[in-house]
Amino acid sequence: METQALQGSRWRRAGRALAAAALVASGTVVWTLGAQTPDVAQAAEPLKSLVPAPVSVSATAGVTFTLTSTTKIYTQAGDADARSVGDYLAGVLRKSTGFALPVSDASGTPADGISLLLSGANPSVGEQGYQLDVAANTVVLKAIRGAGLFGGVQTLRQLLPAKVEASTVQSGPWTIPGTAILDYPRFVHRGAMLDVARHFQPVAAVKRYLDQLALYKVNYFHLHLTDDQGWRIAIDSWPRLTSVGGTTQVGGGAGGFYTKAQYQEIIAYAASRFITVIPEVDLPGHTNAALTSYAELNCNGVAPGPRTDTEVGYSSLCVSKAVTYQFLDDVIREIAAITPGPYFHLGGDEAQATTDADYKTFMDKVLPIVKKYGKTAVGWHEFVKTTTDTTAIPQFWDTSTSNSVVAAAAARGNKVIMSPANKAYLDMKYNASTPLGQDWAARIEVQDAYGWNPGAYLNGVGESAVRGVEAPLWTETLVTSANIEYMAFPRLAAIAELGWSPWSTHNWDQFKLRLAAQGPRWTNLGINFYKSTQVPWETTTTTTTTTTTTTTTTTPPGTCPAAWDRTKVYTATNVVSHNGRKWTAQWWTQGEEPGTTGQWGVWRDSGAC
Ligand code: NGO
Repeated sequence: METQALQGSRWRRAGRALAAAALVASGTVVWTLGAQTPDVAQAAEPLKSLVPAPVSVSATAGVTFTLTSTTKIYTQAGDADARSVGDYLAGVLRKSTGFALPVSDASGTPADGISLLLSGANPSVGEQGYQLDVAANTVVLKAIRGAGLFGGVQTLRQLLPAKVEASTVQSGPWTIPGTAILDYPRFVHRGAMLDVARHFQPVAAVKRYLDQLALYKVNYFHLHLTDDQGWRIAIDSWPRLTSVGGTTQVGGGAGGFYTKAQYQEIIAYAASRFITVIPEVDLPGHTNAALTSYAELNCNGVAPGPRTDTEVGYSSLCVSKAVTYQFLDDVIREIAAITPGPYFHLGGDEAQATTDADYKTFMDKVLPIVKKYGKTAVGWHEFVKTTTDTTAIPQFWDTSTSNSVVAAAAARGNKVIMSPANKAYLDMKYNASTPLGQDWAARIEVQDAYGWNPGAYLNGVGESAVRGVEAPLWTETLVTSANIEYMAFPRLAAIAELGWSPWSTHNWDQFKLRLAAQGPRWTNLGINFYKSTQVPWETTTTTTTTTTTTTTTTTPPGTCPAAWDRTKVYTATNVVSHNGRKWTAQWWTQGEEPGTTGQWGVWRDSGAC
């Protein structure tokens, strides 16, 4: 079943390898998430269907707010962030309700409609939290910053019926249950990574993913911009990085890259969703695309050929050459200049082609460049062995629960981002029959992705040493948005909840019900999610149907295309013949026999020939 290339990589990596207590008091029901007996009927109640689980939720018995054609949205007068969140909310709600929902400045606390205010919030909500009070005539969302309002708006969406996410007008009623919610995150950093190097993702696909991340209060987007198979960001002073290094990808497709304007467009889109972009240039390994673009970056002065396979650990920039550091100064300077966020991710993983001494020499020269251009270094955890700078942020990605390098950094005071590959990697298969993804770290079902505690996972890295979590999505086997979504959902929601919700709410039996309630929302949003049998999915009630159009290369009926070749790489739209039938590749594949992988296989049966 598995491709030879992926088996090779795995071989090389084998060595690392709402409410129990319903307290009823004067018309208010307070749910303490955490010890509830699972019950599907209960999950349908919006207050018990929220992901991530809020810090505290109180239901106001018998009270309901109803959104109507005359509802208005008010935002904190004079505040651009509040207004932009108000416009965003109106944009979400208008599509499905068909209501006008005008947005205007609030004066004081309005007596009707939905208000987004930056005054009067409980101070405990901090920079990212919010307070949401739903009464019969008003919905009042209060926060200290725009980010808090934005998070509260995501909660508000989930309190409305799932059809609110439809892209066409639906019939109401548009009710929101009476409630008082107080909510703020457990960790400051809730990230997601997209590898646009292995398979390039156009700007529209990145924006689509950003919209999906926003639903679950993810606030950092790590863009893996460079790797052996492709360089995806324009660097003016080294143009061949994209004119040569940007033209390849895994499986031999055309690749692609972002112009600086496109990269800035992604950053602005993320910022409008209160998401900070962290660019990654993976160094000193994973650099074949750069090495193939410029011969002088190689120690022997000879450019290697491009690589479109999924091998790892063979490339390295030349540590001893001065030009390497001129190159990196230029690259980091140019990227830092168009990246408003404070972080720069310098990779550092799997530098098997660099000696330990060279790795240290390299990092000793590169870390000051990152600092010189005003950025804080983030890197895959290996890099932190080279520095005692406690502002450096290691991203733990191993499969073990002990790591002396990371524990030593935590003891010094570094904050760690947790992405254990056997829990948080969204590119891992769910089970043996998952058609996409890899399984070198683990097969990760939804319950596995949810079943770990970031603040007590890694020996010597306790809650206070954890900056947060990130769910990386590597794209060796992922080509389209549908592929990305199939691997990310539902697990992304699980990792996002681990980053946001208090550990006291952690309970799989409850979580799976809250997750189940997300299903109809994802369906309405057109998200191609994995319907894990671990989750009792609720079904959608909207009249919307989403159709996906796939363009395929066809051959006339009765004519057989070239026979399937086990050694060849096929990508989406390639058609072959095998056993008297035509087969259309659905995504990147090599070595997987047509007709052997069932309904979700990598080949679609296109009829007899
Ligand atoms: C590893 C490797 C990546 C792969 C990924 C696939 C890290 C940090 N380096 O994770 O190059 O794409 O696994 O799961």
